[in-house]
Amino acid sequence: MPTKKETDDLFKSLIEGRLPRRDFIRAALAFGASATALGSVLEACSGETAEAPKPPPPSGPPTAAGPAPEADLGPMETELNIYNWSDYIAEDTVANFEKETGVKVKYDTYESNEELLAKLQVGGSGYDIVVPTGYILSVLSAQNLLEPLVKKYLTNWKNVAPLFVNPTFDPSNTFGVPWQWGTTGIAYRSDKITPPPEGWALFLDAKYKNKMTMLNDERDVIGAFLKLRGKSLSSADPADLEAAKTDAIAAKANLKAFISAEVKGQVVSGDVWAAQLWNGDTAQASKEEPNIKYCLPKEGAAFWTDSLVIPKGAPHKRAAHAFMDFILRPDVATSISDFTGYGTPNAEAVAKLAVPVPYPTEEELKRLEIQKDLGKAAQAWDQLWTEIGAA
Ligand code: N2P
Repeated sequence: MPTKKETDDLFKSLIEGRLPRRDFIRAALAFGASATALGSVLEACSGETAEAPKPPPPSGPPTAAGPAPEADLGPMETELNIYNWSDYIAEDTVANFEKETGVKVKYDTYESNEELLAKLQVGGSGYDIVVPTGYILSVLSAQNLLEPLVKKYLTNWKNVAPLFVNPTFDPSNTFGVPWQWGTTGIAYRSDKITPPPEGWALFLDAKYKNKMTMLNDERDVIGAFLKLRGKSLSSADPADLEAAKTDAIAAKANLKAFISAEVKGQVVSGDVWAAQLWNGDTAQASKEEPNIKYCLPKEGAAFWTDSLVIPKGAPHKRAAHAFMDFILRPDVATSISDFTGYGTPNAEAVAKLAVPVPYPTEEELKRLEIQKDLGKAAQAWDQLWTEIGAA
């Protein structure tokens, strides 16, 4: 096994862009690093060429780079408005927080990053906490749509695993408290789909016409067909995108719908036999129907981290920090991941999970890619998604 210093040095090389990801994996495996260690390293990394982050102090939150990091947020407000993905928190988390603090929480849910982005871009959403994926956090911070965290209120920050500190999509954790990590693959009924699916070509197979769905999410759908052809999940190349569109339109003829987390009930009932879905939501469904399995496509898939952030102008910033500090507690973080089926970035919670969320195996790890902010290509992707929808 490598020493901690050797692993840390390799990790640094990766995030500083001195070592391409493929070489990093090769080197780390040659070192004898376990898949677990590698998984932890890679999930914390949202890019390959980012600037080197400053290591955090051994205890306490890292120094914020944002404006007025030690601002006083005044007394605790009596309300808190949270907007999160559906099925992405334990059933008692909010009630326990309300009981302990006396803060009344309004909790709404959404199904995609695009839905969240649209709401925040219009402004005046009234939300105090939202939960973007890494690449969307970058978009929101670039558009000045987020409030910097005031770290002095995050007394439990020390529980964040070091590998989730200073991700490239949020240097210095200026805006985000890491929430959950996971992958995007295929939930399928092992009693209906034989042989088991191996990859994204499943959705092009007319044998399962009208028994399949894909996520209602342009990054995930177009990304899947980019991977099918060996391209990056964040490609901006017009030829790559055109080919992905052709595949997506061909797949659409076999699909019952583009639908996200709500598909779980249909996979459980057997109305749907295969659904593009995230690992944790698949784990939730398989608790109800053990024939539901998860396939991490052989051509590659997305690996992501979602974070709690505070939208610009949020009315209850002090209560938002209190909630963030609450979920940073090991017991609370454990109960959240036990419910969602996703991985926890909380170092103290990992060992406490009732059903551990395994890090990807060494072989799987080579196929995972972290989605990047599309920058100027975002418009071309939006256009493509509209065309797929209209086809
Ligand atoms: C919602 C989980 C969604 C995570 N149930 C996608 N990043």
